[in-house]
Formats: sequence, structure tokens, C-alpha cells
Amino acid sequence: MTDEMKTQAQSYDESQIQVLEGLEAVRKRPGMYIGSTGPKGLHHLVYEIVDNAIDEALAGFCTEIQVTILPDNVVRVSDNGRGIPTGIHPKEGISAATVVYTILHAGGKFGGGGYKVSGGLHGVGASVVNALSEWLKLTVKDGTHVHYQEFHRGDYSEPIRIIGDTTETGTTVEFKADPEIFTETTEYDYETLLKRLREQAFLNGGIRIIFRDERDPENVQEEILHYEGGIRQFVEYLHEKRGLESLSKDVIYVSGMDGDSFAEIALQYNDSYNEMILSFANNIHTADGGTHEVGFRSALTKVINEYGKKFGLLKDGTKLLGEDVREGLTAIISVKLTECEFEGQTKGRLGNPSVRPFVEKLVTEKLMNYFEENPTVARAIFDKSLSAQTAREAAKKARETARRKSAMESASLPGKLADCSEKTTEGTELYIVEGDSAGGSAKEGRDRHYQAILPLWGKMLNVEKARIDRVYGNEKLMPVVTALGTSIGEDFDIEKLRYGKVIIMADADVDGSHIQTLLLTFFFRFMRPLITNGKVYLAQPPLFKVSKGKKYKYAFDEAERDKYIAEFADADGNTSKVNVQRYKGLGEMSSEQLWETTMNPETRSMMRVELEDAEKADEIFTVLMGDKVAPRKAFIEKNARYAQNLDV
Ligand code: 1YM
Repeated sequence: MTDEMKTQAQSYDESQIQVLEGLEAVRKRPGMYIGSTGPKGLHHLVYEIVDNAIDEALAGFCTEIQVTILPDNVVRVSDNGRGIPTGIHPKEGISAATVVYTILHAGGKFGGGGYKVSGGLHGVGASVVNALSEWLKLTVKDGTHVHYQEFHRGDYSEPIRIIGDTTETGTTVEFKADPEIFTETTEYDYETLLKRLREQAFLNGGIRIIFRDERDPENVQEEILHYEGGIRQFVEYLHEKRGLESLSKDVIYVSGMDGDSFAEIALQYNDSYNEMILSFANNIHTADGGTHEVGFRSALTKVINEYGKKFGLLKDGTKLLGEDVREGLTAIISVKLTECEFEGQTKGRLGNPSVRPFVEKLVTEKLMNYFEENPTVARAIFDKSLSAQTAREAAKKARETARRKSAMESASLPGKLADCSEKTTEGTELYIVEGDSAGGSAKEGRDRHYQAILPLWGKMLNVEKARIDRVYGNEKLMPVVTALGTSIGEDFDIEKLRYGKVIIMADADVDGSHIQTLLLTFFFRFMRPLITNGKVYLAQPPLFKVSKGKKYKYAFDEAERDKYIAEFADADGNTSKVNVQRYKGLGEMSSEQLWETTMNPETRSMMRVELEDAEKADEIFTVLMGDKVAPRKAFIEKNARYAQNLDV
């Protein structure tokens, strides 16, 4: 051995020890590095690797990224960048590529220059993915050679080596998540990955991401995500997907720099009453907003008010509020900073103080210019805001009337409500029941001590097509509001909820799911904390009664029905004495049956409505309850499973 070889071998051993200690920490507390070891953490592995490829694209060296889910949930990420450097790292004495994949926090320290723009949950990157993978294979092409190295749970037995020649450049990583770590599941969800990759393609306009799912060889899926228009196309995509009509043809786009900080904003108004502002900092979604969003909002309010003042269009002495100018707005805000400060419990809020005045000034100046150059669009936006203001004032009047009325009638409950005798909320339940006949059975069957029944009938207001002023005084919805006691919108107060649980009981048919969806839309838009506090449930009435003689069982789907038929069959499999009754509606059940199957807390099964993803839920409600048929049809065809079993 030469002296040089000796020192190399020595530092190789030293790095090996360091590697094992570092990666051992990751395997001991994976949650600290990837947030969780559930599905979220699993998908995070892919994002970490993809982020490195996106960084390379942002540095201007890579144009295409391929992400493929292979059979057995192996993931392959490949880019056509420069390839991770493979030369000996001066400090560690081993290949830089090996350092990146084995030493914690290695990622951004090399190279320098330019900002590290993308980055996952904690930006620790490749070595964390390696530590949490059963195996990982790294291939680097540097235009001359193909370099290759393999790892097992972050550890390696052979250094990186040359396995061939090439004229190409790029990096390919293939890995299999470790089932010892991801005990819940190692299966990737196509839609989850697609959504995130699409988002990255919009945020980094021009990059081409090719996403493939090859897990089922019979049914390979491929999606090419390539948007030259960047976040402008993101806004168009969000409108199209929801079947929303835009107020003007063009998406408004502004961008600018302040020192090393970059900000860009794309916005467009649509014909709905909802606002959707999605903000990002260094390509990370800031779900709880932050300084970039605050800057944008105040600029928007200011510019539209200025416009009104300039042309004398504002009603005397009034001002448009933020909520007025954001009605029907879809906006994407993306900032890229050298250093992001993320705040809050889930690190979902951007904290950097200087970003607020930067974005505010940028949007104010550029939007003012835009309004001057595009007077027709400016006027349409102003008029829309003004109509929102008018509606807000009407809602205020309606609210005051509703308040005065309820004060006068001192909590007079709806006539149709059969209240429970228990006066505290403890253990009490309100059943909202479709139809008078089912309501009758429910009233008879219930435990009147703690179960209240509110029957609903007839066609209900679709709140997706109405503003709050129409909810006040609506004869179908107001009984629900009064029975719950909480009021709606800004006035909503969960402390005033009169029951412990709110249970929607509807037929298991098309009309039933329609009424269920209408009520959920209403709760989602006007009483959202009712859902986020886990107060809303869906009753699960059985579909079949399978009986033989005096024995019977209730079945909640076809599979269960067939199971019970088989159970009740004679020893020789004869089912001629088995009787199957199909319930077409709640009204067909006797009050005893309804109690036994759907209302008795000891025996019933219910679904709790949870809000896993408010953005997704928003989309579902817009598409399902909005007035465009084509996107709804597409949605239902694609999500037949979800549409039947709405789990918002
Ligand atoms: C499939 C994942 O990791 N691509 C990738 C990573 C790097 C580079 C190029 C790269 C970066 C730099 C210089 C630099 C990384 N290199 C490093 C480190 N794709 C993927 N493509 N040359 C190449 O940042 O200066 C870390 S990531 F540290 F080795 F330079």
C-alpha cells in the first residue's frame, strides 16, 4: 500500500463510523427528519430526491426529471443534470456523491453560489432517504463514466465505482422504502405524488417532469408535466379543474426581485364566491400563509380601493374590505429566498419580516400599472368587489334581523324538531333526517332522553351557488341553524352547539347522498369548525336484512349480504330458506329496526366526517355542487368510489 492509499483507507474508516452514527440517529427517530413514518413520511422520501433534481434544474443544468414507481413500490428518480460530483471530498476523503448520500445535513453545503431553492420538510435530503431505505442504488453519469454505488439501510460495503463509459450526464436514484421503518404502509399513492409533482412543475415553469406508474404492467400510467407558463398556468388549471368560468381572459402576472429575493404572483377572478390563495416559499406550500400572503392581501385591497376612489365609484364613505376584493379570487404566490423562516406548529407559515413590504410594494406598483393598461379588466374586478360589498351589507342586515328575531323569540326552536329531554350537550345527539316518514320512525325509535330528531324535507338550497345573505331566512336551512344553536359564518360559535354529535341520516340512494352532500357543503362553507371539531357524523343504515326463520342479520353492502346468505345456508349449501330484504329507504324500516340498526349507540355503526385536506374538499364541493356539468361528470367517473362514500 502506498502512503496515499493508507491515508485514504484510514479516512474511509473514520467516515464510515461517522456515517453509521449519523444515519443511526435517523433510523432511531425517523419522525424528526421526515415528520412521520406514516404515508406522509413515505411520500416525503420521493420529494426529497426530486427536490435535489429540481435544484439542479433551477441552477440551469437540467431540463428533464423522470419519476417512476416500479413494481414492489420501488421508486426511480432520474435527471439529466450535471450528475452529483463523484470526486474525492477534501474533508471526508471519500467520494462527494457518497458524502451526499451518507452524511447528515450534507446536501446544501457544497457548491455554494445561488440559492438552494427547493427543499423538503427539513431540507436534510438524500442521506435521510438513504437511511430509511431497505436499499438504494445511485448511478451518476458525468459525460465520461458511469459511476455506481449501492447502500443497504444507509450503509455500504463498497465505495462508488466506475461501471462503464458514457457521453451523457445525469443522476439516477432507485430506492425501496424500508418496511421496518414504514410499518403502516410502503405503498405510494399515485394521486398524491401526481399532485405534488404537478405543483412543482407549475412552480418551476419550463421543467419537464415525466411521472410514470409501472406497478401494474397491464396498466402503465404516464403524465407529462411541463408548463412553460409556470404559475399562470397553475391558475388556469385550478379554474378548469373546478369548472369555474374566469372573469377575464388573461391571468394577471407580476414578478420582481429585491436583492436575492424573488416573488411572483398570478391571479384571476372566477364566477364563484370562494377565494383560493395558494402560497409557496422556496417551492414549499405555506398552508398557514405568512408574510408573503399578508403583503399580497393588503396590496390587493389597497389597489382596488384606490381604483374606486379615483373614478368615484365607491359608495359614500365606504371602503371595500379584504373579503370583498377576494371573493371569487384564485391566486398563486410564490417567493424564493436565500433563507426561509418557517413558523407555527406545523411550520406552515412564512416568517421572514422583510418579505411583507417587498411583496406589498411589488404588487401595489405592478397591479396599479396593470389596471391603467387594462381598464376593462380593472372595471370588471372592481364591479365584482362592489357586488361582494353589497352582498356583505345585505348579509349583515339579514344577520341582525336573525339576531333580533332570536332574541325576541328567545331561542324558539323549529317546530319540526323533536328535542331530547337532556338539557346539557353531554352525550346528546341531533339526527337530521331526510323525509317526514323516516323522521316519524326515528322519533318513535329514538331514546328521547338524549336523541333529538330534526326532519328535513323537499328541495334544499345549494349553498355553493349562494352567498351567506341567502342562507339567513332560508326556510330549509334556518331550522338546522336554530336547532344547532351555533349561528353561521363569522357568528359561528361552537360553544353554543346544543348537542354533542350531529348525525346526518339519509337514505343509501341517490337522493339520500344528494341531501347528505348538500348538508355537508353547507357545514363546510358556513359552519366549518363543526367538521374540524369532529362533531359531524353520517349514519349508516343497512342495505339488506338477511334472515332465516327467527335468525336475522343486517348487511351494509353486497359482500356482507352474500356472507350472511352463505352463513345461513344448509350444510349442503342450499339457500332456498334464506330470505333477503332490500331496504330502499329509511322509511321502510320499522322504528324498532331503525333503532337497532342505525341509532342504538351499542350496535350502530357511524362514519365520522373528517377534514383531512381542506383544499381537496374545497375542490370536491366546487365540482360536485357548482353549475358546470362536464367537470362534475369527469370527477364522478374518476372518483366513483369517493363520490359514493364521501369522506371529505
Ligand atoms: C435524482 C436526484 O440529486 N441531482 C443532482 C444533485 C446534485 C448535482 C446535480 C450537483 C450539484 C452541484 C454541482 C452543486 C448535487 N450535488 C451535491 C453536491 N438528482 C440529483 N444533480 N454539481 C452537481 O450544488 O454545486 C449535492 S446534490 F453536494 F455533491 F454538490
